[in-house]
Amino acid sequence: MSMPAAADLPRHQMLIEGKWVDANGGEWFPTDNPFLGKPWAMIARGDNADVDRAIAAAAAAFRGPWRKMSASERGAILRRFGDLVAQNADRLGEIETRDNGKLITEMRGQLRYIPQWFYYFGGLADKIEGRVIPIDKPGVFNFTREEPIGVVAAITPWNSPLMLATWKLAPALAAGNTIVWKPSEFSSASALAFGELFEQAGFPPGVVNIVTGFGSEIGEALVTDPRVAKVAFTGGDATGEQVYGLAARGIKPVTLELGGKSANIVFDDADIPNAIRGVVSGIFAATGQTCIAGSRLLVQRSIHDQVVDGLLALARTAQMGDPLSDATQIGPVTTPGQYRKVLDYIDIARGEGASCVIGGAAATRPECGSGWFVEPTIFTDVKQSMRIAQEEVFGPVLAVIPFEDEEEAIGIANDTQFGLAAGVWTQSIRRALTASERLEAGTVWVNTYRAVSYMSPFGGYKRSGVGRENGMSAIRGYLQEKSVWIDLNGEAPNPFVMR
Ligand code: TXE
Repeated sequence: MSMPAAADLPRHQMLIEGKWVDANGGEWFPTDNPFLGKPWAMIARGDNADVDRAIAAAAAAFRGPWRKMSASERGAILRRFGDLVAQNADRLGEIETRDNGKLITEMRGQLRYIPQWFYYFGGLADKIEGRVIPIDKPGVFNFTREEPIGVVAAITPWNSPLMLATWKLAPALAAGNTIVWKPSEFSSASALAFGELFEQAGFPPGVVNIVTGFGSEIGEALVTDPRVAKVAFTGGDATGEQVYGLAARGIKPVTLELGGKSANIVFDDADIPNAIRGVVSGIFAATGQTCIAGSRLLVQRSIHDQVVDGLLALARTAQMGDPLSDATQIGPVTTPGQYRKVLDYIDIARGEGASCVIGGAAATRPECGSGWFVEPTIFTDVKQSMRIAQEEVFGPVLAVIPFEDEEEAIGIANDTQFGLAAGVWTQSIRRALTASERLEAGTVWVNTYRAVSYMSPFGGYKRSGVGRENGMSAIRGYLQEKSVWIDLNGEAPNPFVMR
């Protein structure tokens, strides 16, 4: 297959101050179609000068038109944006599939759901209220104001590009902040297509700016610029740690969502066919490339073989192939680097003594074409000490660990540095409630897995992150509270003593 010349590929510019612009240095980089294993578009390669321009535009918009608008007007623009996303959902979903190789059924579904975030947070924009505090000092009136923070840097990954950006943009904009958004270098095309809708919705220029390029080249300039007041990041924990450190230099608040090693726990009283479907949805859906992947199956020893056999049967029938086909169930891995990482972890697990009962290699079936496919893989005989039980693989690789009783299950589930999510499969209400209390995870699903909503908080315990996205409280992450004191006494007390 001949490679298209870079010059023939469509080119996508950046969005700064409402204008579509080339990168300052005039450079471009290719973005790949993971199913075809070759570039399909060129993206502007931003440098620090582009970051500077975008921050300047966001800072001016924050002081200017956006700040001056009423909260109701801001909310109306967000809701209009939601309508535009709904009208363009299928087109945007297709761009995502072409760019990151995830199933069209999944990306289209996400895009059709995304408008709800803009409706919900658009509705919340004019319901942000301060408080009057019955202060303990006579003749003094004290109240609070909830104010936006300023310019928010949103740094997003490639696995659910627009969904994870929306989780930041919708509350941040509703709260009255402005944005510089750096999408992943592996999935910028859909961000730029989203960008076209901002102007149509009526956002003033500069309220949302999109700078494309490599995190390693422009990330530091973006996070450390003193005009950026808050950083919202989703990505790997190593990069998250780096971003947290950079933000700390400027004492900036952060929201970090950093992946996990989530446990799906199947007790012997579970509805086993349902549990098996839930475990498969946790690890093979989205090719395991999701922060909430249920990458550890903890299964009660008495039903271990029954559950593993059921998983094998389902994994064997999973249809791999073109992610643009509605019939495909497992698509490619998104990047060559991720593909190598997944295959490396398979080698590591074998080297540590885990037993591979299915998969365990690159997929070379004809329907996989020249894409970066990995066979759905299951390891049994996994020990807690193994890297496959502790580290995030971010691929279709399941580690199965048996347990004897509830106590041991909770102990194993909590014995990782992460704490993003957990699944519990049981018919016992007592078990459901005690497990959901004792599991150290930001989300616990009982008899379901991989459910999210704009209404319910999402985020990590431990190394899985800082702060919460979604739900009403998410907007607090983009506000700061001010206390205002008004003296009504009319006489100045002793200036040398605290009032
Ligand atoms: O993510 P990165 P990568 C995990 C998953 C995966 C691993 C690496 O385990 O294998 O992370 O993936 C930007 N300053 N997750 O390398 O590096 C980068 O450009 C500022 C979990 O793709 O975390 C991109 O926009 N920004 C996850 C964003 O950070 C920087 C989703 C995320 O990229 C930067 C994806 C820097 N120094 C991967 N370096 C999840 N939580 O869902 C990079 N970036």
